[in-house]
Amino acid sequence: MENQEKKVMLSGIKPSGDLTLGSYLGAIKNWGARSEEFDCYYFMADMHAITVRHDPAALRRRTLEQLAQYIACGLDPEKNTLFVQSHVHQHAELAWVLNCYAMFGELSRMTQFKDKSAKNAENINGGLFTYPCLMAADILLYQPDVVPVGEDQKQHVELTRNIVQRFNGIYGDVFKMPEPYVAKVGARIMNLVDPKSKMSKSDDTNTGRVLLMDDPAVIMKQFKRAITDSDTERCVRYDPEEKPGVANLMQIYAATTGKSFDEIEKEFDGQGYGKFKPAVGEAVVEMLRPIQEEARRIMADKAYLEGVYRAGAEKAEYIANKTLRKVYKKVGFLPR
Ligand code: AQP
Repeated sequence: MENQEKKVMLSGIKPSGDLTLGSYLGAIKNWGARSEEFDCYYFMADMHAITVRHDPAALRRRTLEQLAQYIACGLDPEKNTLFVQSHVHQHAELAWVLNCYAMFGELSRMTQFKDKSAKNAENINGGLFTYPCLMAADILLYQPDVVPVGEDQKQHVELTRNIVQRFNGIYGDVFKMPEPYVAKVGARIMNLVDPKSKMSKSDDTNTGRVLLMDDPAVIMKQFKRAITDSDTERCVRYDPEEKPGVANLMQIYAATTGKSFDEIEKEFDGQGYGKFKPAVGEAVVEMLRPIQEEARRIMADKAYLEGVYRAGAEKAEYIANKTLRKVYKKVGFLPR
């Protein structure tokens, strides 16, 4: 009863690599503590992870690890619905219908399609092109009010909104119009040695990335190596255009400590980068320490994790099925 009055929120991450500090600060951290206000659905987007060539065993391992890490980051399975995307077959089914309501032109303009097809020129498959329809299905099945996303994912919610407008325009009020929610701090965490590129899970060069489960010594090393800038000023000042490396470190420090950019500038006034970089590293180490311990503890209990994802799929499926039945009826599929 209580859940019916709450607004719905939904998000997911694809297990295409180990979770990074970017996944945490840009996504998971903002999901936590919303369950009082929202009925929350969070999933491991394993179906999205096969649009590029991948290792099946690694995908299986990461899907389970990601679930353990979601829980360790504070997503209580008693208060949030946590599930594996491929366990809820309605995602694939609705995606097919939505494919028929997304235009070739709009799919061609998706930044992720352009980036990933440039990187995988030998494997520009249909899934890589139509994944935004699967993403629209992921969202619309649960009729969410809010979809928390990183800055780079806003385009997907925009496309979903176009599909809703088109579909509802033909069939009436079937889907609720979803709103993207982008947190102000941590919305786009950049690579530490290439601050013009996003810190990505699937970047296998492993330079400039911090993983959620990295050892403290590795994290410190990554921060000490972080690119700052080559100007002579050498001061900690928030200027994303002129000093993207410093701005990125300030974003990370702000998201980690809750301090404002003004406070950070004052804290490191006159100290140069020698003090600033390890301070950011230490703050990240301390933030991640309890999460890492908890994730290791949970990961050791496979039976518990299985229980969580089974219960999550059951609950998700119930809601997803309601939407799919409505859609099938609207488009004229004969009921079985
Ligand atoms: N570096 C980041 N900064 C802020 N937010 C981020 N997100 C991912 N990386 C950062 C946010 O995490 C959510 C899930 O994203 P995803 O894993 O499904 O897709 P992605 O954005 O394509 O992530 P990656 O790490 O770049 O994966 P690969 O390398 O496989 O493409 C989203 O809300 C995203 O914004």
